[in-house]
Amino acid sequence: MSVDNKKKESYNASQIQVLEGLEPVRVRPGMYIGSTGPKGLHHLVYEIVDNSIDEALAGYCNHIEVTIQKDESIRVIDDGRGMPVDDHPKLKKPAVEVIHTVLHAGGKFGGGGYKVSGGLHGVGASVVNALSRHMEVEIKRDGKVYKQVYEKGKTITKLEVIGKTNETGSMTQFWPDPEIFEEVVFDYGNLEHRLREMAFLNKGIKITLSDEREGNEKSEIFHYDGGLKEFIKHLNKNKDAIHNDVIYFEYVEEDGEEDKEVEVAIQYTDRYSELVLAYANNINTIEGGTHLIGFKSALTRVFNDYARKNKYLKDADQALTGEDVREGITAIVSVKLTNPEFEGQTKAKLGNSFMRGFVETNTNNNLNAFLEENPKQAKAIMEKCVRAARARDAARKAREMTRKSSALEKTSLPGKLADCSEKDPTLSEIYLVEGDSAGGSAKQGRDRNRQAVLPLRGKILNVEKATLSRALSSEEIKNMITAFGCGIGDDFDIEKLRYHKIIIMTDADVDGAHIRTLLLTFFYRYMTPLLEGGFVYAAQPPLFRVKKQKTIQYTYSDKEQEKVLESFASAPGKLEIQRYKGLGEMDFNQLWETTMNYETRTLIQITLEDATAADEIFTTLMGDKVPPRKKFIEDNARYVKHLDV
Ligand code: 0RA
Repeated sequence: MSVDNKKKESYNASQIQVLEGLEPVRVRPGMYIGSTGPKGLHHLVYEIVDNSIDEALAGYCNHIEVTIQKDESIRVIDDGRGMPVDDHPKLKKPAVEVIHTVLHAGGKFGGGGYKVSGGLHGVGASVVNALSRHMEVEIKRDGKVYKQVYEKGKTITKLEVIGKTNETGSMTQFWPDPEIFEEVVFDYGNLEHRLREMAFLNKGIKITLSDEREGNEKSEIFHYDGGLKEFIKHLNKNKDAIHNDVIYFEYVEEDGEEDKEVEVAIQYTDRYSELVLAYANNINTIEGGTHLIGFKSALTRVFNDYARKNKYLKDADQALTGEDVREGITAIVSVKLTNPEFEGQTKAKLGNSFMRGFVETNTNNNLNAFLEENPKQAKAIMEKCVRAARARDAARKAREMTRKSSALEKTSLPGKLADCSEKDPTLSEIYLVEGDSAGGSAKQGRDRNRQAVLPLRGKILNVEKATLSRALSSEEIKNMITAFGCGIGDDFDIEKLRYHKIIIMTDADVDGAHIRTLLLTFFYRYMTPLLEGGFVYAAQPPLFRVKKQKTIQYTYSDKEQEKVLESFASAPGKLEIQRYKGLGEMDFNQLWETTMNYETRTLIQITLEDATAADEIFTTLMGDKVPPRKKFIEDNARYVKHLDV
């Protein structure tokens, strides 16, 4: 059949399929799990674990075991009541089969449901079934062991009794379908991170994670009776706290129809940055919402009242801003509610308006009580807030200076910047280049139309250890702020960004990696939307140049180099190998050809998967505690995804 015929046929009405059952999930997996990349793959595990967490929240389950099997399947076992096996009255099929084969039947399990339920997409076990090449479920209840098998959303065996038992619980094992996923390889670190977080958020629940893959064998238990209090200690483990006790409280209001719960933990460190995490029904609400607003306004209010009453603020008109009272804070606000409303672009913003008052009142009362009962710790926090207020004043003055100069636009752009002629930010990019000599080559080699170049001299300031006003006095940082055009900190306006690709180009060595981390730390602390929006990239310069007769090839990793050498081995002629130690060793033509040419370059997009991990990484990499740094460099790789441009 010719291509043309094929095309025509697809317009024929008889070809239009009526989608049934779980077919839509297989046709558009992204709609249900976000992506078919690693994120979507791991999401399958969380859908299954969420069901067991619900059982635990309902009070029937203590232990959840998650195992990565040798064959990259996942097994989740819980000691709950066991999934229901009785026939669904309308569908005349066991409830467990309905849960696994009917879309949207998951989550609530009809009837005996729970008052509080998690799950990001709430699509549950049926979606996991649809996207698995094989799935087995075993249920222990009523003295029996039941088993059912599914594949790609379809029932394979009837629910059957395979044994006797006096235990109860559920076991789910699934093999993700390689036809759906780009790659079926589970990342232990990813599962570890989320399952630990789940254990912190649901105190008392014991979650075991085991890896049984050859060469990777390991097992960990996450079990925290202290809940968020222990979460804070974990987040602050590489920071220095300025007071001993984690401020902690929880409150549950049972109201028949609408139960609601708030749990808060706070501890201040000697840092300048803030880390406030907000969760609703175990979901990290990265876009915030009513619970976070309630928390923040209570914090500002209580601290101002206390500061005034205890003479930490002298003038009547002096006040601490929200930023002042959050400098150095690590805080977690976790709420649980019966009917959460999720809003925002990524459905990660809590909308229920009653939550604002609920969290605010509870935070007011408990925070006040803490300050009154712990005057010494209150003093340490107050002094930190007042220092922050003073620094903010100084910073505002410095900021106004940069704002004034950036308002002049073109004429005030940094002298070192070679700008591009394109004015449309979506078509423009800026290369931040390590060193003046590589900067010079980049300026010569670039596409002047769309590529701007800003050379950076040496190591830029480590903002992790500096105040905003100190950061603003750094020449390199000022240059970046004016070149990007969107201001800094609270004034940052992503709409004004002058380049939609900010490309960090450093040497492929340790110093280069350090400079890249310093830049990312600066972006993360002061220009977070740059990372959230995926505007930041790392260029990948080659490691080697291999030449044989007229053939020249550049290679970008040791592995690729090995391969190229192999392929060149049998050919006649002399082999020339050049190892690049830095960008400076390439002339402008080579730099263009290997690293800047749109057609051939590889850019690595730097993304922020989640704030906890990022905060942990930057604290460890750039803070002053040395030992944990090494371990971190491995984990860091997870927050970088490859992208061919
Ligand atoms: C609703 C009712 C019942 C059990 C469950 C849900 C349940 C579901 C899952 C999913 C994973 N593990 C689970 N454990 C329990 C049974 C209620 C009854 O015993 O009457």
